[in-house]
Amino acid sequence: MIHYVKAWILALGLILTPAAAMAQDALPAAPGAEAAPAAASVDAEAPAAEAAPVSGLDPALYTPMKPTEGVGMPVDKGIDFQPQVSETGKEAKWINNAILLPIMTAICLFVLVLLFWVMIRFRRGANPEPSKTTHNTFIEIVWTVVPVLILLVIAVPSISLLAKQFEPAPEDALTVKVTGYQWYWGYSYPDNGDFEIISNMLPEDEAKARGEPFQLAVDNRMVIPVGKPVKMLITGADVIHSFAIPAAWFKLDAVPGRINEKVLQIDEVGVYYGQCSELCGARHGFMPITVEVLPEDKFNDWVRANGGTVKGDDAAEAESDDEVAEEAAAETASDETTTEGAPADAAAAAN
Ligand SMILES: [Cu+2]
Repeated sequence: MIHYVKAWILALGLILTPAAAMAQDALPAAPGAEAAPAAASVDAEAPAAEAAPVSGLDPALYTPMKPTEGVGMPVDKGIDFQPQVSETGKEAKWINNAILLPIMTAICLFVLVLLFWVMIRFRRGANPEPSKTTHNTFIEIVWTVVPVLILLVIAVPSISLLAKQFEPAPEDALTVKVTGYQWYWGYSYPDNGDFEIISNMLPEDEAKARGEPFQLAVDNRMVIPVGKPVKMLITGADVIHSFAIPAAWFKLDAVPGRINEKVLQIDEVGVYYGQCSELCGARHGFMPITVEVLPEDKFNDWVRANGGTVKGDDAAEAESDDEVAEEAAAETASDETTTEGAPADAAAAAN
């Protein structure tokens, strides 16, 4: 009897050891609670009590766009890829639907027909004296060459697509640095004053209130301009995450201690959802991704709403700086005229 009890205790111990070893910290009380201070730092001026504005940003500059039903999100009973909004995505979906699926279907049907033919035509009843043939050079050449040709037909478009997906970003690409945290995302914009957006999943009631899908909607979205290449620098802060947007055919691992780079270009304005795609701990399923793609001027307004800088604004600032400098120069000149005739060492001291 004791022997059995001992065996059970040992077995239970063995089962539970990995769970204990891999256990994560206790879950945060509410999604978003953990990152709230960081999010608050983004718009520190906004009074904390003012919970009403949808984004917490100046509504004159930015209001979150409503997603289009069925675009950029999964649909019930869907079996196809999401509608693609990037060039590589469209090409990849075409390769799947126009090349891979027909080839797979044809091969499966061909093998099925061969099997049935063998089972019926060469069954013992119909074929009591089996043939003793062991080799047929012609058939052997055919079943070697035909698969090679099929693989070549698949390889040409798929390898060129692979290369296209990892082409380096052009010089003028906007840079966005994506950091995966346990369990939320951070997006920083080094070209726009290096502000960081902290993005947490919305609770169910808030997602519904905003007309967004629960478990895909976030409080602060990643926003990018439409039709422009974005150089995505992706890293992880703690464990490996994976940044994925199915509608843009985009997925790249976020690995601590290294930066993965890939170009993201979305050619249609809209809201596109994704999820962390690498098991990263207890709340892995609750760190969704929302990308909002806006025309460039609206994107710039969003940057301004977040306290970031826009390239055009820099030029305007520089111009006003020039004016200030000119005024200052004029003042100095008038000062010089008034100090004319003063001793040279006094002028030098003034300088
Ligand atoms: Cu993750």
